[in-house]
Amino acid sequence: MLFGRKQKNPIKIADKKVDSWTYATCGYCSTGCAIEVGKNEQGEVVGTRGVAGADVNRGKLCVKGIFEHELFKSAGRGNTPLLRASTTEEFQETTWDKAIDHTAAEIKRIQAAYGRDAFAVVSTGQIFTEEFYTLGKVVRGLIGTNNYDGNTTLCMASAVSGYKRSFGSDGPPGCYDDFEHTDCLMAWGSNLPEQHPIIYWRLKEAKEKRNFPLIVIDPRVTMLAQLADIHLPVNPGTDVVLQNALLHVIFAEGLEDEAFIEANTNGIEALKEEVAKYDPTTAYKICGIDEDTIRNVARLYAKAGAAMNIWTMGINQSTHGSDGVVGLNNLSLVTGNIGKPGGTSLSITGQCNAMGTREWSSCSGLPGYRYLENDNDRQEMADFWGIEESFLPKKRGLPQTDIFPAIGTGQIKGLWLVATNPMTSMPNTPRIRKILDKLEFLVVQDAYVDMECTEYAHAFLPAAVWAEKEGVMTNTERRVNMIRQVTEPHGQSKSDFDIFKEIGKRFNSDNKMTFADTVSDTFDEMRELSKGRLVDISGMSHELIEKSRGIQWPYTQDQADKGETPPPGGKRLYTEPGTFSHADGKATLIPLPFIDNNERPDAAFPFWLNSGRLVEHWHTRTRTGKIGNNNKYSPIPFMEINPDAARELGIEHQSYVRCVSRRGDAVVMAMHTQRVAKDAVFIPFHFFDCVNRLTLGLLDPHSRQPAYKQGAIRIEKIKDQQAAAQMSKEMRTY
Ligand SMILES: Nc1nc2c(c(=O)[nH]1)N[C@H]1C(S)=C(S)[C@@H](COP(=O)(O)OP(=O)(O)OC[C@H]3O[C@@H](n4cnc5c(=O)[nH]c(N)nc54)[C@H](O)[C@@H]3O)O[C@H]1N2
Ligand SMILES: Nc1nc2c(c(=O)[nH]1)N[C@H]1C(S)=C(S)[C@@H](COP(=O)(O)OP(=O)(O)OC[C@H]3O[C@@H](n4cnc5c(=O)[nH]c(N)nc54)[C@H](O)[C@@H]3O)O[C@H]1N2
Ligand code: SF4
Ligand SMILES: [Mo]
Repeated sequence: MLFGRKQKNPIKIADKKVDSWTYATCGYCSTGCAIEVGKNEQGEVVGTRGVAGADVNRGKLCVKGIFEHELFKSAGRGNTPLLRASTTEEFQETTWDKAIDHTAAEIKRIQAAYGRDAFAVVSTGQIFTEEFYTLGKVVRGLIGTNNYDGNTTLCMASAVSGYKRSFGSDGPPGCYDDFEHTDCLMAWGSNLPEQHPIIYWRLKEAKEKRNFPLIVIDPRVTMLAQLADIHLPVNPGTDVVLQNALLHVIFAEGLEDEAFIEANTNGIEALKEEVAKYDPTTAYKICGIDEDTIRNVARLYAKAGAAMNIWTMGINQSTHGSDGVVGLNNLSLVTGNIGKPGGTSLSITGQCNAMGTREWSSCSGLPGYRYLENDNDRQEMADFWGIEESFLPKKRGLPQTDIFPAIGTGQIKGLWLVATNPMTSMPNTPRIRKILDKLEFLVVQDAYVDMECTEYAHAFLPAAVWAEKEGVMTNTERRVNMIRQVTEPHGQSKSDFDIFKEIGKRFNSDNKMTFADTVSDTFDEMRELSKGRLVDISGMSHELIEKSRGIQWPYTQDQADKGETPPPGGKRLYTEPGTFSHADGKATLIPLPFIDNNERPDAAFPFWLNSGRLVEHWHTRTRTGKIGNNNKYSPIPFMEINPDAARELGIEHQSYVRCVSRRGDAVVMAMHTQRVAKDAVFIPFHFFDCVNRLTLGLLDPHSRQPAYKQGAIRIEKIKDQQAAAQMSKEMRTY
């Protein structure tokens, strides 16, 4: 095939000679693109393509999905299980049996010496749903520790908490199809073109057809902000004030939907009383958005036929994360925008299976959105699993962000990390380093042996990655989609499903619990458990999911019996009045007083520190750092700084600087850009020993999610640029 300058230096795309395609779903972000992986006649994996008939992506993929097949052969994969007695010794290769026996023995030793909860488990949003469910069975039903959580506390906890407070249950009520119906869209702290490129493409297509106003709320001029009709550069951490001010105008001008409020909500009077204090003039002084703009946006939003709010980490990762979510739910409820096409409050989730862990992992509760705190739920699960009800705790244990401090204080002595890399992703990593060092036993179960936590581990269990195994995942719009196995696990690595079951066996001596042999049979067990729940998947099967290119829950057995194609999965939740998950079927309007509790810039640390992501990289780069076409766009740590601020400090474009916070320091390359305000910088969090050496990560009181995006730093020039460049190079562990 010839492209571009046909006569001169034509670019040739080699025919990859694909012989067969296998169906999968992208394993990076929560958009949930359907992918096919191609193999040649020799059975070698040679390419990836988007699936044209899949509703989510309609043939498209972003720069991560396109090169995803290169993962299987990427550098740094774990080959064999490893063990060592202490972290001062070298790892020794060992057999699976020995590694699992030793891991189980250490868990038992720690539990016997210090109590059941002295061993903690921290998992992820990036393994398959059947794997989550199996891990939950092992941890809740057999090992029996209550200090079990996932990295979703760094990510989605505020959304979960906000949904529960407002609607009585977790579960995003909207879908991508809402873009086709909305008359006004507000996007809060969400940079779709980089973080969810294909959701963005769906939004852009819809906007081009019907040109509804797009309002972006973000302190940074993100790519999405550049494409917005109105950009509100809110002061960091003050979204709740802006939300209250919008509600103030809506009530003052009688723009609320009285009939909807009456039929569907409790708490209107208390909400009105609180937002009365947030007139736009007062609010402006806190949130930085001028009063006329507040009024105009409130009118635009409330007068639209259907209006929607979407948000991501700019809201969740804040000391007001849960309140920020409730604030968006308040806005949606007061204007009658829940459960109707184009009218919704949609959390854009993050990891490929952030939803699967919420639904099925038993991290913060029990499977199928059941609660540890609910006697019936505990009894039902104990009976189903064949264990004593009294073995289950009556309330949730520590979330991830409290598990680490509890290791620091000596309350927790052992830790099992599954597919998460806190040495790079947790706030204040100098503290995490000391904490990991204190563990009597750390087992790391990861696809990559070179991830940073391995340095502190006593055991390493190599896991198969993505389509080296099979299972389902749930995306942002509650769509369950299938990953078929494309190739054998790398080296001796095993699927997380198999590893969990092996560990389970060591705790299941009297065979009180049974585990299905296959992933597909495990899915059937979950279907059974989902019957009659909000998250009903009883009508689904692996085959039907693959055939339909994903099905949105709820999808019941009754619906399946009718045999409609494509299966009419649950597009939206709460479409009927009075069907919210609180006992009386109503949603709760909750007043949100604003307490200013962030670390703020001052004379010693004059810049706001903001952090987030880049389109080409995935989190801590264990994957994208090794894929040339992803890594070469952003190979080194850098910082966005406003040119005026840089000039005042005498910092040249592309020179190295030292950033210092009250926690630690980091060396980055300074990039001049108007994308950030004069008193703020932005540093991507993908690099080891970089921005999270600086972050404070104050916790939200409801969700315990860290405020990664608000903190204070100062910037120092570096005299010896060559030494800094060398240091920066060395920091590229991959
Ligand atoms: N390429 C790529 N895509 C990804 C990921 C990845 O690592 N790489 N990770 C996935 C995951 S797990 C997640 S959670 C999502 C995250 O997706 P996003 O949340 O869209 O990404 P971030 O860059 O973390 O943050 C979004 C924006 O929040 C803004 N922000 C900071 N402070 C505030 C504030 O006080 N108020 C408001 N309104 N906004 C603020 C930042 O300026 C930033 O532009 O991305 C997913 N997609
Ligand atoms: N400063 C700052 N910090 C942040 C954020 C921010 O915006 N700013 N965002 C936070 C958010 S939203 C998130 S979600 C977290 C993410 O933080 P982490 O979860 O710590 O980051 P990942 O790099 O995704 O780690 C996933 C690990 O799983 C491994 N892995 C991949 N696939 C598999 C598999 O199939 N099985 C097993 N066993 N292992 C596998 C990878 O090699 C990798 O080591 O970071 C948080 N940290
Ligand atoms: S948008 Fe997300 S799901 Fe789709 S290809 Fe890119 S990373 Fe994968
Ligand atoms: Mo996330």
